[in-house]
Amino acid sequence: MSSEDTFWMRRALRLTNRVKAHPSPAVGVVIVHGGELVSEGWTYHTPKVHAEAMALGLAGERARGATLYTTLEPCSHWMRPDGSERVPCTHHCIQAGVARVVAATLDPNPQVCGDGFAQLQAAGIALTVGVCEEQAKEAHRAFLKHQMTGLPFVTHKAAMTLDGKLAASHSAPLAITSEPARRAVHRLRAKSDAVIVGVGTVLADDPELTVRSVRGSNPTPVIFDSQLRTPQTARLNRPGTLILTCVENTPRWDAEILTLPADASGRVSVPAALALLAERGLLELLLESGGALATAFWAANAVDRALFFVAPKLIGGSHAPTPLDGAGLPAPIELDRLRIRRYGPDLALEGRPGLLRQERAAPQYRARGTA
Ligand code: AOF
Ligand code: ZN
Repeated sequence: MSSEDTFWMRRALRLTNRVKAHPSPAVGVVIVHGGELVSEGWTYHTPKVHAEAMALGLAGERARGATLYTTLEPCSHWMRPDGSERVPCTHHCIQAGVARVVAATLDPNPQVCGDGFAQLQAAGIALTVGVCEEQAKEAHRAFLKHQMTGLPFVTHKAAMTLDGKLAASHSAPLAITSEPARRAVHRLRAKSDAVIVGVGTVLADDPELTVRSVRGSNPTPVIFDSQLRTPQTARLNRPGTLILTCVENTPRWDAEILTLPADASGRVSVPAALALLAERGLLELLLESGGALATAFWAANAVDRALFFVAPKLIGGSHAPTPLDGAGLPAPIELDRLRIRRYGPDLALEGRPGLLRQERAAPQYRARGTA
């Protein structure tokens, strides 16, 4: 693996931030010839264009003999699951006369999964796999988790005081974290397909859950509301919001109301909700709820990442809400892959539970005779 390969792959990885493409992965591609950048491409949402196709289209004849860097194995299938026809990126690479493909990681989609690499090699294209692989797995984490498990990737975000409180039990809502930390949360929202809260948060704060003070599109707001207590006047009762409830025969609202099965405690089943959100192509989820719903998510083994902002403030009070209050977890969950960042006076602590199922189950590609 050369430092030149790493340099260009990092550039391709930066293009994965351009759009929200789920349920497709937001792939980044750069085409390089003689050490010079020829063109760039990224997965385009509407109309759907794959990153390789965009970059090759822009390169034209200059792609002949060039190296194509891609953050994900090029697709190789001629038919979609619904039977409609498509032209795979492997075909575009071969037709364009690309000399070498450098891919960061395998596409576990069973329709691709090593076949893309095999097609390129069969056509005499030199292949290198695994450049910046960890970064690519992070960039495509939600797509990869969905391919492996059928489920979305969930980040539980909380903002708390040094003594672990989300708010005071006795006073009006209080801003816990500083402006830099709040901007970080807005950047996170801009990257997420959906933001999840419980009806308790809607009743207490009447939030908007929009992206402010940074560029980016709003995520889909999702309210867990077993008994449909969200007021019609709530700011979130707007087209585009999803309210998940256990109540049947619901009235017409501006928000979309979806009835789901209840769990043993009579609340919206977390696994059923996640399956529904994944079906809608909402794969990168930000859980911004209070402690009771967050506990239900952790207890259902549904959280992939904890991201807790800690402000140097103290509130105290045994009734002040905490990130995981309610009944508590059946057993302690240990987090690893820890990261610590500073946002103004605040700290952000990130950790992930155990080894992700997606990583344990990940198919491995062993390239034959890679260049
Ligand atoms: C690539 N480049 O930019 C993307 C890829 O529904 P379709 O036809 O767009 O196919 C989606 C599948 O293609 C998706 O599940 C994933 O395996 C792959 N995505 N592949 O070569 C891209 N977005
Ligand atoms: Zn493709």
